[in-house]
Amino acid sequence: MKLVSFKGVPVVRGNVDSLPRKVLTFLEHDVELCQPAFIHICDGSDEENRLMLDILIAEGIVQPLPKYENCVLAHTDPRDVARVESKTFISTESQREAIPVPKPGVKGQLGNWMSPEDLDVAIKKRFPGCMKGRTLYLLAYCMGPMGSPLSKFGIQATDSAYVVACMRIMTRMGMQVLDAMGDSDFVRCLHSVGCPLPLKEPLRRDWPCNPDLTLIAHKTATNEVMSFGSGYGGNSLLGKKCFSLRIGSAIARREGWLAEHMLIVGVTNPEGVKRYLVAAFPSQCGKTNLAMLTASLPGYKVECVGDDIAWMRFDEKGQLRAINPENGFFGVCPGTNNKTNPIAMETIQRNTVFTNVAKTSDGGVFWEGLEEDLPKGVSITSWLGEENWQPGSERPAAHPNSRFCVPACQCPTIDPNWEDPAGVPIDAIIFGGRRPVGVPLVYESLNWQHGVFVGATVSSEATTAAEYSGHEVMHDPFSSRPFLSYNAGNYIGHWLEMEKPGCKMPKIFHVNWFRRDSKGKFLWPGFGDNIRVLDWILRRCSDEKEDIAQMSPVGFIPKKGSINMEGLENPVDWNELFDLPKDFWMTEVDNIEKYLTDQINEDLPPEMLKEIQDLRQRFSQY
Ligand code: TSX
Ligand code: MN
Repeated sequence: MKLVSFKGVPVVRGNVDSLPRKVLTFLEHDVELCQPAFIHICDGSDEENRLMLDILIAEGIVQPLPKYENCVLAHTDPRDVARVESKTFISTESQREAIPVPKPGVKGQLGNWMSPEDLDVAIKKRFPGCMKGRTLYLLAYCMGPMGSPLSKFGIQATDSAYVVACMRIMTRMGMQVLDAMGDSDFVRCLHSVGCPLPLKEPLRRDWPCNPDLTLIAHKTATNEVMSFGSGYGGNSLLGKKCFSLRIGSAIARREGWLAEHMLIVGVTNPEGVKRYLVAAFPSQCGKTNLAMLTASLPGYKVECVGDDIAWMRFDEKGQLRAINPENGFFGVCPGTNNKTNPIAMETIQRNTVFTNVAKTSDGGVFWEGLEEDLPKGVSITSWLGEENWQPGSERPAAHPNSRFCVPACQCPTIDPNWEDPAGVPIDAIIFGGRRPVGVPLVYESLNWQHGVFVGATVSSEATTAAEYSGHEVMHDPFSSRPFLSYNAGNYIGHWLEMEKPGCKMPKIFHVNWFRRDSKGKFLWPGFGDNIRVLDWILRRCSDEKEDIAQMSPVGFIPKKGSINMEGLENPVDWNELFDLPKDFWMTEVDNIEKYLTDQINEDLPPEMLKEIQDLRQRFSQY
C-alpha cells in the first residue's frame, strides 16, 4: 500500500488531494494544532462504518448486541454522560452580543460568554498536541437534505471513532457531501476527547475524555465550533446542538430565518387533509414521543419529519417551510417502551448505537420503563457494569440520560416528504411545558406578537440537579435556553421581525399535557390521545371557519365540547382542564415579568412589556 502523508502525517484512508481547497486549509490548521499520528478522510461507506465499529470493539468502547441486527452498545466514563451547560460558551467581540446583561445582583441564566482573547488562551491550553498518538478523522457532512437550498455543510475533525459512527447516523456524511460541496462555505468544527497518547492517567471504563478541561466553544461570527474533553452526545456530535441550533440560529438571524429546537410532524385527518406543524418543548415533555405519535382517533395519521430541530423560512409565496437538518434520532432510552412510543421501539431494532443503557445476558438492551418481560434465565448488567442487576437496586440499570442513535429513515412513520428539498409547509407552531397547575390543555395566541410572548415565557417542571428538592418550574424561553447563541432579547426581537407583509404567519399555540388535579392525578391521558388536541389546533388553522374557540385572558381556548373526546377510555374533566385560576395567573404574570426583566433587562423588546401589561390587565378584569 502506498502511504501518502499530509504535513508529515500518514493518511491512512481517503485522498487528501481530492479535498476542496477550503477544506484542505481547515485540515492543515487542525493537523498542525492537534498533531495526530494518522489522518483518515471519512467516506461514509458501510465498509468504513464496519471498520469504525471493529476499532471501537477492539478498544472496549462498544460491544455488539447479538440480539439485534447491527446494533452496538457503548459505555462512557461515568463523568461524561451529558451536555455540560456550565462549560458551553459563546465567544463574540462584545459580551452583549452573546448574552444579556442581567439586572444588578442577578445571576444570568441565558448562556455563558467568553472573550475571543480568553478563548484563544483556553484553546492554547487544550488543543496543541491533543491528538498525539491518535487518528484525526475528517468528516464532511450536510445538515438538511442533500441539494436543498435550506441545507448547510459542515466539516468536523475529531479523534473519536464513536463520534464518526454516530455522526454517520445523525448527519448526511461522506463522499457524496465532499463531491457536492465544491467551494461552498461550511461550519468549521474541531473536536477532541482530550486524551493524547501516551495517557497521563488510566482511562475509566476505556472511555477517553477529559472532564477537568471540558470546553464547548462557539464562535458565531465565523461559524466555528471547538469542543474539547467530552465524547458524549451534544458535546461531541457537533452537527446537532452546536451547529444546527447555536451556529444555526446565529446564521438564521443574519439570513432572516429560524433555527429552532422543534419537532416537525405531518397530521392527516379522516378527510385526507394533511397539515404540518412544529412543536417546541423543554426536556422531559416527551418530544420524541409526540414526533412519533400513534393517533388514538380513527382515521388520523401522524408522520414524522423530525424530533428535535427545525430550520424554517418563508418561501417566495410567503409560506413558512421547514426542514429537519438531522438524519437520525438521538433519543433518551429510559421511559421508551411499546406503550409510550411503539414507533421508536420498532425504529431501534436495527443499526442503532446505544449508549449507557444496561445489557441483558442474551445480548439485548434494558432500561428503566422498558416494561418488557425478560425471557427466563436472562440477567441484566447495569450501565455501570453491576452484574445480575435487580429491580429495586440502589442504582438505576441505565443512566437516566442514556440514548439511542438511529437513522431516521428506519422510522416506520417517517414522512414521505421528510427529505423534500423545499421543506414541508408549516401551518402551526406549538409551544408547551410540563405545568402541574394553572395552565390549560391548549390555548391559541391572539396574534403573532402575543405568540412570540408565549414562546419567550415557556416554563416547565424539571427535576433540579440539587439533591431531592423535588420539582421546580423553570423558565426555558423557546425551549432553547441551553442553545441560545446570541442575546435572548435579540432572539425575541428576531422572532418579532419574522412577521412581514406578504408572509402567511402560522398560528401559535401552547399545550400542557401535564396538568394535575388536587389529588395529583394527571387530568389528560396524553400520548395517542394528544391527537385530539392536534386536531383542534389544525381545525383552527383551516379555512373552514368552525365556531370552536372563545376568547379568554390567556388567548383563545376551545369552546366546551369542541375537542373530539369520542372513544376516550375515561371521561376527562373539561372544566378542570381549562380552568384559569385568577390568583395563579396573577402570580404567573409577576413571575414572568420578574424573569424577563431580571434576565434580559435592557435588551428586552418593549413589545414583551406590553404583552405582560396586557395579560395582567386581562386577568385583573376576569
Ligand atoms: O411523552 C409523553 N407525552 C407525549 C406523548 C405523545 N409523556 C411522557 C413524558 C416523559 C417523557 C407523558 N406523560 C404524556 C404525554 O402526553 N402525558 C404524561 C402524563 C401521564 C402519564 C400516565 C398516564 C396519563 C398521563 N396514564 C397512565 O399511566 C394510565
Ligand atoms: Mn433536544
